[in-house]
Amino acid sequence: MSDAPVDYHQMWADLGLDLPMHDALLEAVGGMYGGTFMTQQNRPEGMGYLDFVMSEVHGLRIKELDDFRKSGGKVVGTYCLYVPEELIRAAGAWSVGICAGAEWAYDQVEQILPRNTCALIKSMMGFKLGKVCPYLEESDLLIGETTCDGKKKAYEELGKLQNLYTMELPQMKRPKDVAFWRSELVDLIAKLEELTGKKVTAESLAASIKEVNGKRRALQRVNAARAADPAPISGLDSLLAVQVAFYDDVPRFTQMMNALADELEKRVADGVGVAPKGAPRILITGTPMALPNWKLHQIVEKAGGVVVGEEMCTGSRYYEKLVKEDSATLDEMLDDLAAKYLDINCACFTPNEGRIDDVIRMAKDLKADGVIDYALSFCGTYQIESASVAKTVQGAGVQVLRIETDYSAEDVGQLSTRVEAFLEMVK
Ligand code: BJ8
Repeated sequence: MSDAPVDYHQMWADLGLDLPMHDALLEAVGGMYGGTFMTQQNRPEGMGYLDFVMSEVHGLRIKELDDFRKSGGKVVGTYCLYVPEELIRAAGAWSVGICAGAEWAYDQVEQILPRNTCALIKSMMGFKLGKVCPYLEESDLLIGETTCDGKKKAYEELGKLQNLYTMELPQMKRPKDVAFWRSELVDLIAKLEELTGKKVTAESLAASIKEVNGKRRALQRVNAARAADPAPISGLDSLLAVQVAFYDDVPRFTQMMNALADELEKRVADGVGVAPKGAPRILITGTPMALPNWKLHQIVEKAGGVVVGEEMCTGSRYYEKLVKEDSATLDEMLDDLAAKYLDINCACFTPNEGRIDDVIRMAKDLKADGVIDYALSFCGTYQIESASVAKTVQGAGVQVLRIETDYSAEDVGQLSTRVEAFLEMVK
């Protein structure tokens, strides 16, 4: 990787991006990144890798995808944790999680979707309509899923603009639902094989399961270090690691996260932290925080707290559970994948008590002083679940602050006041 500045405008133009708007987006995100991440004190040196990746988020990584496609490879874009990256890789394609974490082109979005749609779905449509996301334009296929109603219906609209395949996700976890989900994985394999012209074999799937497990294990190590007081890494930096995990090259990312984990384990042994020992420790649970949504973490850490864990899709739900590695046949591996993926605790499921159990377990393991339950406005599933999350977690002796917000900066002042009061209360 070279540090020499490269002009990628021709590549972006070839992808059909709206260049002036794309330049404006990059400038805004770059400014936000500098103000949010580079102003932190005493960051681990290993974060230099993620700083570099972010500086090249629409540059070098897109060039890698571009070169891969020019050599005959296929790129598959996804929006949800239930879409198994292992199958995409086993079919010879690369998987990229598409960002949906910033307000963009809402004027165009609201001509299609109701105003009272969650920010994540609006952002997903806005990046497409505004022609500013090179990951979308590099995707030969997008995979949607029937999770919440908003996403499910928005995929119908997105599918009018781009090649999109939707998986049907059951909403319960009975044995017959697992069997149905397994049949959806079989259908997905057929779709992927048609796209890439390559067969998913027991060998290719076993290799991709190991590879993706390796990435998840590296993230587990990074996050386990956060149980220490003082925390050796900020919540912002840990969140960024998971956000980048969705689109970076898998072997390289795994190697760099293991190096970061080595450093964090040394910091823990030496008592080195990013916040003073005894700083209020916060676990966040709720809706995912897609790139570049860093709003709540920034508020908490600016107020003197430290985020020590995320029970969310851009957090523990992504890396905690692994796929079994000892199966020999394709059939057995599909059983393993179906079981692992249906074990993710999203509020689209009923019941979804496993999520609350996870919050309580993580709060104890990470020695959290308080939990913030975070829901995007108009996200009915997480908002409805919020009351019982709060009641049960408080019943277990941990204070909870419930927050509903979106991607705008308008409520930052008000949220900061509430978070500051909460941090004072829990300490
Ligand atoms: S597995 S959380 S990534 S669906 S915030 S779009 S639920 S209205 S994002 Fe999700 Fe998969 Fe579940 Fe995770 Fe709908 Fe709510 Fe919006 Fe949401």
